[in-house]
Amino acid sequence: MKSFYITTPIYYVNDKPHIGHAYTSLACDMIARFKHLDGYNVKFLTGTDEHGQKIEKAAAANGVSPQEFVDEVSSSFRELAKALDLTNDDFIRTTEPRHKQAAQHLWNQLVASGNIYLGEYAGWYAIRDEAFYQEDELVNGKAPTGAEVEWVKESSYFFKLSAWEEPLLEYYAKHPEAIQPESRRNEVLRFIEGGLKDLSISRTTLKWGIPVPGDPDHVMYVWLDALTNYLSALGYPKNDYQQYWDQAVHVVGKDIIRFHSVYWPAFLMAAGLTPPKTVFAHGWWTVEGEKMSKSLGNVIDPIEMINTYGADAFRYFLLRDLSFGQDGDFSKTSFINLLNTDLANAYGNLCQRVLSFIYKNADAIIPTPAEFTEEDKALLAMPKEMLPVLRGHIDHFHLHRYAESVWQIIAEGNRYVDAQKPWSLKKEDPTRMATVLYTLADVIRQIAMLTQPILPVASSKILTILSVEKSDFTQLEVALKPGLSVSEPQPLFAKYI
Ligand code: ME8
Repeated sequence: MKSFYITTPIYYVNDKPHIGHAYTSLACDMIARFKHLDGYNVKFLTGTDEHGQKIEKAAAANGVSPQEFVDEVSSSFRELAKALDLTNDDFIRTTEPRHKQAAQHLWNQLVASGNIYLGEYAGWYAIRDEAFYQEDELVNGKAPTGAEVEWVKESSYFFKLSAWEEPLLEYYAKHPEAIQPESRRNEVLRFIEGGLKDLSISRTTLKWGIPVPGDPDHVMYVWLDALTNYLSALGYPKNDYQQYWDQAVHVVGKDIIRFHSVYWPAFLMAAGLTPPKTVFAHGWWTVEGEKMSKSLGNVIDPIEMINTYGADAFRYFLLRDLSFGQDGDFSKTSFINLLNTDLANAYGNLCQRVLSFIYKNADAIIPTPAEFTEEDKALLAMPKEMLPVLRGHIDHFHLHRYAESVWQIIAEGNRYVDAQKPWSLKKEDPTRMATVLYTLADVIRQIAMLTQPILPVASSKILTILSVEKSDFTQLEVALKPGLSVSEPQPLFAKYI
């Protein structure tokens, strides 16, 4: 079985999760679910980034210890994963011993390979970004991201990032798939070509971090600590992490591409490890045309959305509306429109009209088909023929096109119902009616399998109504069994006004 490893960023626990976090996690979940459907041995990791000055500060502002604070906020990210119906098989926290061990081991490898030296850092630091900035990078006295900066002067260990400029460029020349999409790749290449300076990788002015091995006055720079999570969850350095590591895909927002495509691969190469296979950076959500912010009070709470509309509807909108990789806007009107047209009208309608017809007019049993006509065969073949197209969408990170393609089958199914008119066949030709209903039920079964990566709840309901065994939920080839019962269908998707 082929292995596949996909990761979300580990989220900062300075505040509760919002739609942006939900988005990255959902994109990863969609890919993980499809890969599982497609026969891969999948590992899907998410988790929380719990050290650093930002968290230490947030804990102090809340009047609790950092540990109490991170325990509390981390659990809200775990709850979000559940509410979103994520299939992550691990949830890593950087405060766990398994992670500390891995991060310290990586540090030791960097020391052993001569990539770390002790020096003094004097420069700007932005707590919000947990990032160092050069004087010439500042814009009107702030970080280029708009974050406030403070002057830092302290003893610090440095990583010889400058030595990895050429190896990184060589690596990226040989592995064009390593940074996607193309625009991000160009951005990273320009940054590396502009020259890399050695990176400060330890702090002495805060305590909330992983101690530097052999020098407890220092804690590791939070990004070196955080990035290692992708290896610690695989059991690095002990377990057989290589099988997954070779297939690693990191999905991140465009805000953190530099950490993932410059620092992380340099740390890895310096420690004798291979860079991740692919880092994909997606775009940014705004809300009703505005940047999301607490002060504007327009932050979308994913839990509230799920409680109101259900996980499927929320998943569908995020994964279908926005071209994956581009920036997008969350607007209530387009959200509702999409739910009505694609879910209630197209998909819901196809299932409802066919399944209730079988339930009411065919003794609630999957009919036994007679001979299939060319039209029947064409419709039945559509999902299988679509599979390579869907695989291509996933492998190229065209996640938004996935639903577009599956909905072509749904549209064809609805056209077929209109053309075949099973309601007229009931009296005129019951044998033909049985074949038409079987064809429809089997195509709905296949569609439901293909919609699992986006709409896990509804897909599972449909498959259960059709008496498909759970173990066959991934088996496109295992045709529907005539004679099994069809349970009473309930409307799958609400319609909103
Ligand atoms: O950066 N639109 O954590 P973080 C789309 N701990 N995606 C968004 C978004 C928006 N408006 N807002 C946030 C960190 N995101 C580090 C990561 S990884 C080793 C360490 C998503 O809590 C997007 O994926 O600030 C972005 O990269 C991530 O949340 C930042 O999460």
